[in-house]
Amino acid sequence: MRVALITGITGQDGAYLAKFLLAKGYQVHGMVRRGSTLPFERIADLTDKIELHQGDLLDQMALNRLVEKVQPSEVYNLAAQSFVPTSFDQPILTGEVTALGVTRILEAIRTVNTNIRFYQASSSEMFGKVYEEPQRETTPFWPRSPYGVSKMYGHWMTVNYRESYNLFASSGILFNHESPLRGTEFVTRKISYAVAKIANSLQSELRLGNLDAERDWGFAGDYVEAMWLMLQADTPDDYVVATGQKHTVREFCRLAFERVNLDWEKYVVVDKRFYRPADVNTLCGDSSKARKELGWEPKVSFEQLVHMMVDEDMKRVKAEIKLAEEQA
Ligand code: NAP
Ligand code: G4F
Repeated sequence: MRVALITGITGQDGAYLAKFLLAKGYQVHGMVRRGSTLPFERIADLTDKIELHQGDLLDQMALNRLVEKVQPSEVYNLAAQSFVPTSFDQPILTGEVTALGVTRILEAIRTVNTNIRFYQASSSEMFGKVYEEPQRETTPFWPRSPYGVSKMYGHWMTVNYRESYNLFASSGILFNHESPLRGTEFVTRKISYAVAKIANSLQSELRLGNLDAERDWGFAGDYVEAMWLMLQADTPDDYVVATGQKHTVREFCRLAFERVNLDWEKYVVVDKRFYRPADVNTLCGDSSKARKELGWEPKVSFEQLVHMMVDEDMKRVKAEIKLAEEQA
């Protein structure tokens, strides 16, 4: 049986990847951080099918012991401090986790078993102030946040361990991917959740930052397949994973509010507090290498994604209202 170890299994992508690998017949192990509350909401329906182990990307010895104990055939490193604004407030923590954490897990693999296949969750944030459009594997990086800089370090360490120690280490340069499981601090879910609350008279306005920012948004469920395909290839490599279509935050708002028959302009307020010291104004990826070499392609369109997120949040908010009424 193939054995997978996922760091960041409690996050958006971790939940989708765990489900995907279980369906492929994998034995799935996940590394989780100890906290005073349980962060298992996204994987609540999987806990009897997967094995969870305590660990942290900050702790080298714990990582070594975990890889030794699980003996995975594939490691997916999804754990990170992944929210860009937090990386401006906590640049050192972000560097420790999102940058050096990659070296720690690579070191654990190099120490325990160099036959383990490794996936690194790299990011389109590395392209930052883009040199060309669309961005591809050969586009130079110009990161615009401590998060982007940290991801760039992790990316090059993955390449370096592949070249230095012949590890099967691949890096997926994934463009923004969203879902109903996305954290509510990221702009798409912030919008879809607010739309559902406004439609149910629980909120009166939505405060956002840069409405002109453009992103190449795809569906997380499609993107975890690309991660897996990279580790099934004959050789390790780096791949851009993207839809090739970009849209503004403003367009996302318009479509999301239209889904519940509301006019976004009546509710969205621009608030400078949500502007970043330096922003990535536009991202649009060319994933032809992944399409050609891995046979990957996105299935969910931008409009379907927006509708899926709003519809799920409408259900969630209605359930929250019902629960509150029952408890009153
Ligand atoms: P996410 O929802 O923010 O999940 C991050 C995960 O990392 C959580 O499970 C979190 O655990 C864990 N984590 C944070 N710090 C840790 C530490 N010190 N040790 C161990 N685990 C730690 O992120 P996501 O959207 O699923 O993204 C997955 C990965 O892809 C991340 O590396 C992200 O940077 C990268 N990425 C994401 C996108 C995107 O659009 N979603 C695009 C490109 C790249 P807790 O639950 O305990 O907080
Ligand atoms: O949703 P966001 O916070 O995502 P961002 O910064 O693009 O980062 C996400 O995608 C990366 C891939 O490129 C990942 F690596 C990273 O881990 C994360 O998943 O912001 C998107 C855009 C930004 O330009 C931001 O300025 O939306 C703009 N925006 C406008 N108003 C806002 C808001 N972003 C947030 N979070 N909140 C706002 O109110």
